[in-house]
Amino acid sequence: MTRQTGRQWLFIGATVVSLLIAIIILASCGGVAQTGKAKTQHLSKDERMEWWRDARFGLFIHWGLYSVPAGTYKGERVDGLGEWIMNNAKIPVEEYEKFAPQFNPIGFRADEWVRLAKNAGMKYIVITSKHHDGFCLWDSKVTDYDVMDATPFKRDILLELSQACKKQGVKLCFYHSIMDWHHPDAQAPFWPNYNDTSKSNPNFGRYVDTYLKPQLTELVTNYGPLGVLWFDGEWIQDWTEPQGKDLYAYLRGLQPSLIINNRVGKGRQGMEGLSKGDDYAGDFGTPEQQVPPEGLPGVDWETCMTMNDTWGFKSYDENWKSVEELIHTLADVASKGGNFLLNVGPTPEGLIPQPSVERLQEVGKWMAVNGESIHGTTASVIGRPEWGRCTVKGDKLYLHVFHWPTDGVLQVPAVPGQVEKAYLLADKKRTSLPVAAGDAGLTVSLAPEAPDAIDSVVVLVLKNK
Ligand code: FHN
Repeated sequence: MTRQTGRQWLFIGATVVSLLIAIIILASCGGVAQTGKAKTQHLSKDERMEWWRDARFGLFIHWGLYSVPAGTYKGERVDGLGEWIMNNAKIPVEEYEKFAPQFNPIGFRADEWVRLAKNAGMKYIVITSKHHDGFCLWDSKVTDYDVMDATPFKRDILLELSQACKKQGVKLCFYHSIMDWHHPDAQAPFWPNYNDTSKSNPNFGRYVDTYLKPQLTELVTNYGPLGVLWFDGEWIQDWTEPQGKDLYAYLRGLQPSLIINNRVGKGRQGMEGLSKGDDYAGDFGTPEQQVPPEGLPGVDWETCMTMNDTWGFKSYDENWKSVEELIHTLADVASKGGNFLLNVGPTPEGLIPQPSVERLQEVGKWMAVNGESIHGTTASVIGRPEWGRCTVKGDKLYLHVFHWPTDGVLQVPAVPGQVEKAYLLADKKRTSLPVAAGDAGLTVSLAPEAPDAIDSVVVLVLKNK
């Protein structure tokens, strides 16, 4: 065995130390990757829901072949929701399919739609991938009844929207109808009442296995990462809670961070939308066209609402909600700890109706000043004062004053802590407003004029909240 010189021992020592450093670095990198992978695989519900709870405000888009007839069929106006015209006008499948060659929305600009939503203060977009009529807004390999194969448009609408959302930092989400009026193994044979919940299709299991699940796999795999899968049409006889639970588990296995609403199963209580209990599938309740009367501590829920009276475009529905009603509803929903999903129904030309655009722009002006009082907030700690609503974030209470006090004195119920400072959110200088003890809480002295005619926000900063 040969004796090593001093220089040789030095070289050996340096080599050993370098190897040890390399091993430590590789292990830590592997650990981070593993940790990163492990973290994604085992997100808690709170971790999954964090961005959604912070968002508070999203855009719903109902778009498809029903925008072509736009509420009129064979020269007659058809009552009911625009997207229900196939059922309400008792249109046979082969007749309804004739709208596909007419669907050529050359005015569609995904970037513009996403920018309009973002500028309105919306953090996510839920678009109908497939509504009850069965028509698909993406290039599905499972059917030719889609925008790529059945229309002259031949563009993958969901792909373009996913690219625009990614570019602008808006979460992309898909609405998907379990009920399908076009598929022969689903509800197509029930014509003329595709929505006949007394009927069952003996081949529905084949629809689920060879069509519904493969299409959902396409949507979760090829356009993501998705924010939410927003199910609907679950009320049919052939769909069960066990199937809902199975589908929930299957989709979360494909994308562990996915959020799924409570219409994946049979848990929702009608249009009130909240779940019948904790043991039903789904991550949040879905009140429709209504806001729960009270806040629901510990419950995740989202009110979806139209701007007029229809989800899908109807050319003659001009019953638009005012900007005031929309902002008050947004504040009301947030003050009860919920999310607000506000709908637009684009035209067959691919345009969002101008009255919808104008309302979103006006809501956006209000959100540009007051968005802090909506995003990331939680429910009121002072109930629902007569003058408006309250939202909470950290050490701040945001008092949404819809009705400005004529005497300039805002009566505020008792708050959970001592007020360190009060100011108008619209006041960039945050000039302190005088606060004094009141009859049953405190008073804030205000200027005679409200800074915002619809909703002026007064901020109370609490000490040590
Ligand atoms: O039947 C649908 C309707 O067309 C619309 O999509 C709404 C929006 O959530 N959901 C169902 C009615 O509850």
